[in-house]
Amino acid sequence: MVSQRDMAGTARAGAARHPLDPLSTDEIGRAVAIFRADGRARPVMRFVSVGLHEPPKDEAASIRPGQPFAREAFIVALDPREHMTYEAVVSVTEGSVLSWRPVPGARAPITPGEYADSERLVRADPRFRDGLRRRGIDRPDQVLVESWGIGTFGRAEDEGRRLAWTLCFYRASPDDNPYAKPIHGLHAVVDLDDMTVVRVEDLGVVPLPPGTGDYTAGRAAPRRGLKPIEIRQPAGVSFEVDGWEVRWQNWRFRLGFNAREGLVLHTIGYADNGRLRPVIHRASVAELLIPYSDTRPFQGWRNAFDIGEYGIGILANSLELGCDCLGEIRYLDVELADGHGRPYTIKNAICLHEEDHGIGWKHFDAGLQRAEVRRRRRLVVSFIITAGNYEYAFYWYFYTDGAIELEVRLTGIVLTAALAPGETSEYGTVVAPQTLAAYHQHFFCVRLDMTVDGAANSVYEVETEPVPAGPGNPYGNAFRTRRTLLRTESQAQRVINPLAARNWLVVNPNVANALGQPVGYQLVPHGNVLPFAQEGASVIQRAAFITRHLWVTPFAAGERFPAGEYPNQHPGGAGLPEWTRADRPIENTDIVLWYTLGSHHIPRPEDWPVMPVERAGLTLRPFGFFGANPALDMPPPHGGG
Ligand SMILES: [Cu+2]
Repeated sequence: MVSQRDMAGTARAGAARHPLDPLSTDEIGRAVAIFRADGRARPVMRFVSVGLHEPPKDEAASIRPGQPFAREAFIVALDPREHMTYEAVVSVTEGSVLSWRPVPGARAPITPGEYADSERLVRADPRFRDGLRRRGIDRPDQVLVESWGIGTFGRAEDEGRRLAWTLCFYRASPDDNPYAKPIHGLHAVVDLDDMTVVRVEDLGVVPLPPGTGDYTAGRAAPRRGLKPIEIRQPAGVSFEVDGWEVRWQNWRFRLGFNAREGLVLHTIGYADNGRLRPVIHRASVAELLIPYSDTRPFQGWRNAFDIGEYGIGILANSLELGCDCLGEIRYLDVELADGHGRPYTIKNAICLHEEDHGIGWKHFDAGLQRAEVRRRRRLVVSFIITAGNYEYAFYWYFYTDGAIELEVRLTGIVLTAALAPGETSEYGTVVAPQTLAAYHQHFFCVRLDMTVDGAANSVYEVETEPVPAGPGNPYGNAFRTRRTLLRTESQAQRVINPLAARNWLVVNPNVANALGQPVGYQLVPHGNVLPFAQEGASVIQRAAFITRHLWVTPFAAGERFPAGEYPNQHPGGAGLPEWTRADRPIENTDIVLWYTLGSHHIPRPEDWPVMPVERAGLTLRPFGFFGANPALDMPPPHGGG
């Protein structure tokens, strides 16, 4: 129930029109002010994130237009003097702090402010400058210092501290690509709380590679012969954006955005003959991990948890029309908070547009000499991040035939290390003289809170198997599918098997289609890999989720991130391995699918100096959700629509 106080507060809240709307600039500002006014807050505190405290599922679903609702912020802050992370829930509508919790042992993610501060600090450190001088570098201001999560490789004396370690690169002239000149063997360890350089380690000099890695315009005359392609939608776009709600064809969903996951899709549903049928309650990429293969000191530490150690929302680009997105585009700005709790805007962070996707279906009737063809179209919701050297572009596609896809495009610059002249490595590709691009992998954990025609869902593993030849299979040609119900969490820790055409079918066993079959959506893996790191390796301990492609858990509000809430410097075991130890039932209940998408990267010389886009993804498509092809009613290409 909503109290009178809430109603008054809602009037003040103004901007938010739905409980799932991200916090506005105004709401972030007020949440921080309420937090600061609390007696437990101290001026020295730094803000890690200020975002929407998402309302309980049923509340978000039951809200009616015009009805007042509460607005809450979830704040993660840290007190660097007492080395403590705090979580608070603040009611923006009531003007009060609802909960306040220290999280002992948690190491908050590295904030952008700390990232910048540690670069300044390391550049100014005399020990670091001595190291640069030993390498003939006398311009510390042209040294790029990147702070990486230190993992669990630190020394005993590092215990209890919130640390980062650094990799550094050199811009020989201010416009140069720094990744062309990795500075070998010079690493600083920074205490992020105290903002001190704990130590500088010099593991020996390797000369800077000679190349420049220039990829900018003007490097060479652009190729010729490309005539313009224009995407025109003379009658406008076919989608509507109302606040954070999107309506396109039969699809209805809401957009969200936060510092950690970036884009979030809420309440994805399909309007089917006037009935809105839910499919996914919430979808996001909940962790992104990049383990590298390099055995050398420090280089072997390179395991970036881009979501848990930094957050990909804060890394979002401001997109540009005609460059990042082509055609009739609608952009949305997003609001985040900096380390001082001050709101700021990333303009054009989310991009929406439609794309023609080739033919959707076709048949030529030879007898009638007539073809029926329909086009396929998709709505694209995307955002792009820059994480140091790399770019990740995330695309969610909604199709006219009921399918949903996630595609990640990986580009940017491969992470480099310097080699001595003539040196090679078993663990990477030489992409330029004296320049090694280490082998590595990218694992994206996609969290899908499924709600296929309602909350109660079950998951089947579906495989195809040959039938032994015999009286029942006299011609030896038979093959059949086998559906295995995954009843508990331990049964639902699975890897792909393309040779058995393995996929996973999420059904609602309580709802049947016109043919009497349970309605369902099928998760179809695309190419995928497993990690190659050893089971005892730190990265596997900390990111056990990457050892399985699929995990299924019963929904629990606090279970949001597959490597736990605070993966930074965490020794491991948190998240999926911890929760699933209870082996909870997952049949005919509210379930969450965790699908991990691996992109295996053995760099090519062609990945230098900037990498052509590589793709990874997954498909969710209706399997019995409809009684027939849902795109039958697409208008003929020449018939108007
Ligand atoms: Cu890569």
